[in-house]
Amino acid sequence: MKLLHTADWHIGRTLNGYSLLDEQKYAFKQILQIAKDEHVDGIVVAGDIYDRAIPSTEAITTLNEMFKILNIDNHFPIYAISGNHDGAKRLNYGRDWMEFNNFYINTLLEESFKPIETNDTQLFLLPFFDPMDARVYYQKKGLDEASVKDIRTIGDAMSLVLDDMYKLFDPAKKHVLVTHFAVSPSAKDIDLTSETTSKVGGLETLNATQFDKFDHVMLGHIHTRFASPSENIRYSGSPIKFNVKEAKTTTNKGFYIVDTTKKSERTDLREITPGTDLIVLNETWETLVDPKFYSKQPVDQDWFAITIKDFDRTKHVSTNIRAQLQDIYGTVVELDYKNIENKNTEAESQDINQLNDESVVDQFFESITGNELSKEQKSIVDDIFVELRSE
Ligand SMILES: [Mn+2]
Repeated sequence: MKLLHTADWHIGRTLNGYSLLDEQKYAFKQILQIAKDEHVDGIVVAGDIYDRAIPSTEAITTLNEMFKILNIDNHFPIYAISGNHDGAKRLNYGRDWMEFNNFYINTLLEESFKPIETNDTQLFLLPFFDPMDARVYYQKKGLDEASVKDIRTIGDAMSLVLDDMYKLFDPAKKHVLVTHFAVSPSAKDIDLTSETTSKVGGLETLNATQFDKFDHVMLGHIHTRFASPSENIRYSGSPIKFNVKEAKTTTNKGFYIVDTTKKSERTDLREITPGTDLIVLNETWETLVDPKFYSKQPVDQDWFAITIKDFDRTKHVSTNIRAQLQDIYGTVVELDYKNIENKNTEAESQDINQLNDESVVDQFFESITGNELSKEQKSIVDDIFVELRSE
């Protein structure tokens, strides 16, 4: 079967208070179009469908419309799971009757041991869960107490879960797992030259070797496809850029079109073009306000994250920096300064542990609003910390 693999929609997410809904809708239109063009047999959404456990009504309306267009208007089956951002018990509302329209959504571990059977493929939908969920599940199932206590890490839990899944395998079919975890590459696949893989690790991380028996593992959780542990165990990444760090890379976001009867390939990727892009500028004040410079920028069209480099604040005490930049560029979602006196220091940012609590709030406020806290605001912050410390 041919599946469209996407994940981490995070519907309702904001960027420094700016709603990303329009951008999410724009990406959705491209997902829909390609699903139609490619005549896929289903849409996989591998968790973090919403951005939060209790989404806004706007987010709910938007997602409802998207799923309606896919599943009712265009008859695409949907195969979805909850991620760590979703409220598992809320998201599974309507699950039992949605299934009648080929809309499958698993949000609880106990729902994951009934694969969806198609002509050539068994699809296992395993939502995000934690070791405690696994303990509860296996205790109920009658596993002995000592073995239940042995479930300490997510790796322990996953071994049990996967063993139970492997028992359900129909050898005549391909096996696809949809899940939502941090998975690191197995030793043989580690590319020592890649920065991404070396950063993935730790207690919460699973190892790719655990999933060896699956033909394809469609992952959510990490927002970039470049963190994929191997060719057949892949993150699709999120459909849009969620923060400035991501915007610094020029590569587009995307999703995969996978024929489950074949091996995964690089050519499975379909790119998503941003509607309103996020442009990162790192320039001096003089350059930023120079018409020769900004006339070449997509002002009033895209969003901007601006760092003013070599900035001498003493020369601009009476200027409302943010207002002036917004006049020129339109939407400035993030504003930062690099002071001229720090020019030669290596560290780009200060070590937060070196700052006291008040300064952290102070600098955060400044980086977001472009203004310093007023005397009155400062005294409110001070009071709060005094109160907190006395508790
Ligand atoms: Mn996510």
